[in-house]
Amino acid sequence: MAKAKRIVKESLKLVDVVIEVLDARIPASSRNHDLKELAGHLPRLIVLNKSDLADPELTRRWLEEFKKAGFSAVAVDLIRGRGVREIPALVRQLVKAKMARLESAGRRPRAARCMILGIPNVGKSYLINKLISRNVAKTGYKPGVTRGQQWIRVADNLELLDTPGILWPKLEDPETALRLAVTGAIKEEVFNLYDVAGWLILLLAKNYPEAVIERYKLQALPEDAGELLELIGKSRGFIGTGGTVDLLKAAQNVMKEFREGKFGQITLEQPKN
Ligand SMILES: Nc1nc2c(ncn2[C@@H]2O[C@H](COP(=O)(O)OP(=O)(O)OP(=O)(O)O)[C@@H](O)[C@H]2O)c(=O)[nH]1
Ligand SMILES: [Mg+2]
Repeated sequence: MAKAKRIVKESLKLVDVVIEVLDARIPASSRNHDLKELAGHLPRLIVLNKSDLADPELTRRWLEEFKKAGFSAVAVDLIRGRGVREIPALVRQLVKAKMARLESAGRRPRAARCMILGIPNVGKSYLINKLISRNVAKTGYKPGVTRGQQWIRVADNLELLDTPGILWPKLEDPETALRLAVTGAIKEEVFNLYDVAGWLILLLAKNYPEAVIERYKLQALPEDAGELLELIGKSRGFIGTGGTVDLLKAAQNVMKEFREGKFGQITLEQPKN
């Protein structure tokens, strides 16, 4: 972990802009507050990814909140490529003053250099690929090597470090850890699937009761996670040996269907304002 942080710190010395990728379903929990210390001096573009899975109204409010805090911010859906085209222009805007300063000091104009950062599974590799493939026809895949780093020209006047930086999520409180688990940022092996799915299904039953009833064809919504998972398992026909309901299968199903957006576009945390 310390090593990853050191690599990020070294790479940041080479860039003009930080692109911080967040999960639009958990814009607060998917942040890493070390970034303030590591890159507080650099202009930052916040990319709210997986916006196809998030509540559009809450995404709009989160974007406002980030802009109020002084960041540039955009929502994207990297599967469909939505929002990606705005990124080069937003980055150029962020470096405008710096480039003008360099030029007036007699330096040659150069491309803005960016680094993509984010927690595991948030879409960093997808973003790099989308940025490259959008422009590959126009500019060609032109890797360049500068001080041991690989740069990819992704648009006119825009270069990207070819490897993104991983930031470790902060498991500050149990709720944050649960949100990171249900959205896929924490590996399955390190949490108790049954507990996490139980938390999720109760949250969904409370806030989106119709979606849960409809999805699993339920007659009732018990307030106990175990009972609810049992009804879900029964409804889906997850019956184990001896005729008992396979609760683990029910838990897996709830997690899978949430991650696929089957309960609708759901954001798990609200902005303050
Ligand atoms: N629904 C949806 N899924 C997405 C989107 N972007 C990425 N994904 C999915 O998220 C998963 C992770 O994407 P990656 O680009 O591999 O994430 P990463 O940040 O590079 O992950 P690590 O390399 O593990 O740190 C993939 O399974 C993608 O299918 C999106 O906009 N919407
Ligand atoms: Mg990756």
